[in-house]
Amino acid sequence: MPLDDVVISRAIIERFTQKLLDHLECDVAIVGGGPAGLTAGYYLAKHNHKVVLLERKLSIGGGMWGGGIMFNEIVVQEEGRAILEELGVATLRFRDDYYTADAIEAVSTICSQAVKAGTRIFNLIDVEDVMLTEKQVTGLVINWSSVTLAGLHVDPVTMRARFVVDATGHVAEVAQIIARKSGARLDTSSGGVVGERPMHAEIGERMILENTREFFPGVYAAGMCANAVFGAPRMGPIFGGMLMSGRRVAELIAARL
Ligand code: 48H
Repeated sequence: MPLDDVVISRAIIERFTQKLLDHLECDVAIVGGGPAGLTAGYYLAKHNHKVVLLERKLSIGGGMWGGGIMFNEIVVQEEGRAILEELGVATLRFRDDYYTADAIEAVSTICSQAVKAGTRIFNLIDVEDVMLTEKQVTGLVINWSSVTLAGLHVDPVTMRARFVVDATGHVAEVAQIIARKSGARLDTSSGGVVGERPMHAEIGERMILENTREFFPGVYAAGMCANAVFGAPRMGPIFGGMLMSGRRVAELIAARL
């Protein structure tokens, strides 16, 4: 049968529309498709929760593709290695408790596992606001990132979620939005986003698990965002903490679902 160009278009439009409609209400909406968000998605979806992940860029993977200074190798410690192995990413012992993995294999495999477990990923979507009642965040306000980039005046749409994960990395965007727009106090020492501290891998990696928690009713911080929200050191190109934080936030939310 000859290929019909319009049938191809129809297939894409119908399927995508259905996928989006099916996910306008979900258990957990994760903002940010870096290692923390993807790992959180994997563990939540694996436990049969309805999970949506929103990423503003075309590609998924956040800051993991470039390893350190664009040398596309990542470093993990033993706990991080265990997660990579579970996901099917090969690791190589460097020395002592230091392991490496190919950054491209890590991103593509974690993404694939998250999707296969059931996380529905929408790329090119910008989370520009939250839905807020007097008690808690109840969902997200989304738009095409191309609209934001072009500075077009196009209104967004909304997505309802029982819980939101801010996995937006250094910028802690969801937390910044809540603090800026609602005037409400976050559950941090300053009541706002404290900001990340200078590099200290040992403390940064340790504190990230402590900081992976709810900072506003219905909203959890994970990954680099957790240290940015609560004011803990950055840790450079060691990624174990991102993976562990993703798993931790999944456990915390799953316990409440
Ligand atoms: C939609 C958004 C929005 C938005 C941002 O930066 P990431 O890789 O975040 P993590 O926490 O998974 O990993 C952090 C790691 O990559 C890193 O930077 C480390 C370890 N740094 C240490 C150091 O010392 O420098 O991914 C966040 C993702 C990105 O892809 C953004 O595009 C996306 O979130 N994002 N997506 N709507 N409003 N804001």
